[in-house]
Amino acid sequence: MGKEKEIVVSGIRSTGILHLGNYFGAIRNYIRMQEEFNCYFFVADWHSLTTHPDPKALRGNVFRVLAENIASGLDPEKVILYVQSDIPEIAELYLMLNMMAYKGELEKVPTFKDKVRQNPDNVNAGLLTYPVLMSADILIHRGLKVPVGKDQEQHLEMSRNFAQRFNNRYGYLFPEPVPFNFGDDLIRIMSLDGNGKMSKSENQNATIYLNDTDDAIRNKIKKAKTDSGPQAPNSEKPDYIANLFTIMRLVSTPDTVRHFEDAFNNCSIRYGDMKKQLAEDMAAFIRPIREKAEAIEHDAAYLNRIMRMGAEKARESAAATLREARKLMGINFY
Ligand code: AQP
Repeated sequence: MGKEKEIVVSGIRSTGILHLGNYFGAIRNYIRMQEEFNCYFFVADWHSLTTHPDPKALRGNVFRVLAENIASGLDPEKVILYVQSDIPEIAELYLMLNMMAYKGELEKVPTFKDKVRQNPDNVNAGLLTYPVLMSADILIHRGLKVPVGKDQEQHLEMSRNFAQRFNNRYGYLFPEPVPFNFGDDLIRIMSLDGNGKMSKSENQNATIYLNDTDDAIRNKIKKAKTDSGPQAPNSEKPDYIANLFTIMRLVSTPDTVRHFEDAFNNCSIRYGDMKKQLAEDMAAFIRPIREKAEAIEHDAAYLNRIMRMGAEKARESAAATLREARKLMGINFY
């Protein structure tokens, strides 16, 4: 018998068009992991209700996330690709874990505080308990590795706490999940104006989306924040310049990156040239994903088939975990 494959779980909220941060923080690793691991990837439609409760937009957004994952190279025959709301077991585990999550620790989460600042009129309990639902998403499959961007690091620490509390109180059931980026630091792509991270719903003019046209990409990169250049050799890069280099490293050749690194270090860099090169490399990178995603997102019959297939497999795993959780908690009366 071969060694059992490790279980991987990760999700993306259906709140709009995916962007470079989603791609390099999450999807790129999904694709790299699909051969070696037992992967559960899902569209987090329940999570989207905390900030985007528009019923008319939901179906299109869910289809879009599925299509963009598949267009990026995810193979629904190799991974279990599903929609969160198709798995009611997640909601039951969420309820159980809520009994182990404390108001104080939830209120301290920086992403919660950010959302409160952005939407002071909609501070709902779903927003507060986002890390609990996220933990249920992972623990329902007894997931171990979680490919995510840096912004999710703290949520995962909470997932480990909830897993530990459950195990201590009721008996061992859950491994403690860890963030995963093939041994490298987790990725954070800042927005091009230097204000916060690239995001589906904030900073839209300074975020590069997987459906941006070549011209839109050129325009956005042209407007990216820079300055008059380094004043001394081998200076430290300001964060918005470091971000441009981070992005360049993801889509340009190593020679190109080295050329501009050298130019930065000897103070000869012209940011206009760097942006032009970056824009062309970025457009070439996004183009095939955009074109494929457009075709897939309108193929409702195909996407419905994928969703059904994924839901069936994900429910099997979820139901098995929930049976164990109920037994350990004493919820087995018949
Ligand atoms: N800027 C980013 N850099 C690196 N990784 C990122 N991720 C998101 N933004 C960046 C990663 O993408 C995955 C899916 O994120 P999500 O949609 O579930 O969560 P989110 O934080 O709500 O994403 P957005 O894009 O910022 O959406 P909105 O604007 O709707 O809130 C996660 O692995 C995340 O780390």
